[in-house]
Amino acid sequence: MHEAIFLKALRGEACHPHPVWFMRQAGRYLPEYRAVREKAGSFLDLCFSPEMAADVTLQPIRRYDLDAAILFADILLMPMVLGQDLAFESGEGPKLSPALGSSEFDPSLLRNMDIVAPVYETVRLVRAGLAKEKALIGFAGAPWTVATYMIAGHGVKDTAALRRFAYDQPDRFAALISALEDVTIEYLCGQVAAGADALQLFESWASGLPADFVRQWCLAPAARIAGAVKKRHPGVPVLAFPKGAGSLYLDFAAEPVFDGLSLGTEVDWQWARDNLSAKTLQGGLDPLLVAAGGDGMRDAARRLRDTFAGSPYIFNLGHGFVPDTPPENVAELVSIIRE
Ligand code: 1CP
Repeated sequence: MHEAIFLKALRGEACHPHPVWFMRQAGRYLPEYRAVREKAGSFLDLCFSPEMAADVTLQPIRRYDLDAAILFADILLMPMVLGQDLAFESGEGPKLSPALGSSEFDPSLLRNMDIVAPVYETVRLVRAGLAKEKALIGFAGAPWTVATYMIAGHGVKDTAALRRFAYDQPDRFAALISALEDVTIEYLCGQVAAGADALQLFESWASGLPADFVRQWCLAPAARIAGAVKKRHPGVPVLAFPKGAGSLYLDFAAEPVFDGLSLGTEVDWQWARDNLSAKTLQGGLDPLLVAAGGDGMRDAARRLRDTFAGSPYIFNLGHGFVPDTPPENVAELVSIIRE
């Protein structure tokens, strides 16, 4: 049997060339994505239409022959399971209501997992349409990052008001994180049961927080989720992405339940190789270099590739592609990784 090189790398094998996939590899920079998105209606309609969602999941694999597909869905589906309304207004980002910070809304009362049933169907369709040597990555947001949207009711530029909520209303905050843990475990187990080969937990808001806050509200919940999923699905690899965690990446590297760590744009690659080698590492390239292209992108891509030569590493970005990324730059980047 031909095991996907993405999964080999996650098991700790150094691969040559490195396996490669990209955060936001399916999205607005691709004309074929924009065409399906237009047909679907809203972004959420697309997330809940298994055939179209499976199609856009596979688009970047067809175009670039990447080593892994990532399920097309969003981290903000969990707030819907907990009873919040979600809408994406064009150009304005997500709106969630009622916002927890300005209402008495209790998110621990409702657990409507039926909402995400279409996502499991997407996973089945993608796995059926994907070659054996390609992996399918399922994902969810880590509780703190999802909570930031639930408390504010929208995306934020910093977390000051959200930490204040956590300090002012500790019981309500703890109940929220705990409810998110429960539904996220269910959701990820559902993805694995439907055919996901590996999982990634996105903690996009690990930056700018007190160290103890990161340990208590980012690392511990993510580790409990990964542990609970592995108890039901032994052997499923889990990647954590504590974006902006700085030196606290060391704490994530010391947590046995994670198989891999994804590096944000700001992490020093050589430092990561020297200090985080307990894990398979992934990512690190500034997505804006790919939008800009040219020698800047080529030089950085070669340096990143070579920094991790001979170690278990998965080539990726330090955050998602931006919408004005020229698709031909992505093609050139993939050829550099494989040269
Ligand atoms: O069609 C469109 O214009 C919608 C844009 C879009 C897309 C393509 C959104 C809205 N979400 C997604 C898909 C998505 N989101 C994926 C799957 C596909 C892939 O990666 O190719 C994944 C893994 C996510 C994860 C996600 N959603 C994160 C974590 C990663 C990160 O970017 O930090 C976050 C924070 C979100 C929230 C979100 N989804 C979409 C928006 C506009 C936002 C808000 C971002 C913000 O606060 O600025």
